[in-house]
Amino acid sequence: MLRVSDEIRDAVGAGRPVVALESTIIAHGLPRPRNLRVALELEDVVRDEGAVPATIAVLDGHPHVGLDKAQVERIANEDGVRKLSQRDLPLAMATGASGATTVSATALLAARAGIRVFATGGLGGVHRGWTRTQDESADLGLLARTRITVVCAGVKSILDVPATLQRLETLGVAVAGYGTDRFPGFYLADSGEPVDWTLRTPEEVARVMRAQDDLAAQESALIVANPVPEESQLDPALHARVLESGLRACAEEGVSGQGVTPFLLDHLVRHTDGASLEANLAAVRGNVRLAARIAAARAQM
Ligand code: PSU
Ligand code: MN
Repeated sequence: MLRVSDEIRDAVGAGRPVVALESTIIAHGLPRPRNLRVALELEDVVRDEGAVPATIAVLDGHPHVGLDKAQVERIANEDGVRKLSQRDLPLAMATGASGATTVSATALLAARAGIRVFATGGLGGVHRGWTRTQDESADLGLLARTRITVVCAGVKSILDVPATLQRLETLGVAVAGYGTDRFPGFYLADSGEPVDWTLRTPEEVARVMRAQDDLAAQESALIVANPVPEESQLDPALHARVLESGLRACAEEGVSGQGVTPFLLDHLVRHTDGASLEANLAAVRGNVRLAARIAAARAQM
């Protein structure tokens, strides 16, 4: 049922490094026309590091692992591309829909295709106001059940970060800072929260992955939280101000459900003159590069 590209199938079979990339960030997380350029650039970053990129999406009801250029273009530019989390996959498949996959759907399909390393910007998590809305990203539950390593810049700063970290602990998902003892804050290098574990090299991350396999315990993920370089982060005062106005606008306009995350990301881009976009991209690029190095270190082991 999975359409895995020949290149990826061969690489997985031979134990060569492969990095999964999600497509929601392309379709719903970044503005056009930049989104297409970024999608292709991220694939190049993976290749520059000697790994194979596996961008994942659903096209006309078929889950694809590895897209060609025309398929990436469809995800970036076609109107009506849906946002698919893990629970939406069978619905999209049975109805012939096309959609971009979130972290949860991408991780599920990547794991099915035998891919162990995945890069994104920021994970979904527990939203502010959770006690009222019960809005918690499906990313967390899926990562609790899936053996995959996700390289991210923490969770999106629009979320309730301490609550998200607490949920990850409860769910049994391993979290480590990469080269830092602070949990990164997506647009910011530091969310203000600490992490219990620090990993410093791709080889060290690969050893944790091997230990997860050796233990063969719960099939849960490893989150490698890699901060955006401080010189590329969004100004923290600007971030705080614009986030507050975004959360207010979200409440005033009654945005809910799947719309919340794209709405807030777009609000931040528009009200920071694009600075949040640059910080977001710097974070994603760094994550993709690190993910490729981790995949390479694992392949060497
Ligand atoms: N990271 C980004 N931009 C994004 C997302 C993550 O830098 O657009 C997407 C991911 O696909 C993530 C989703 O899974 O946002 C979370 O959405 P929600 O909060 O609706 O679960
Ligand atoms: Mn949600």
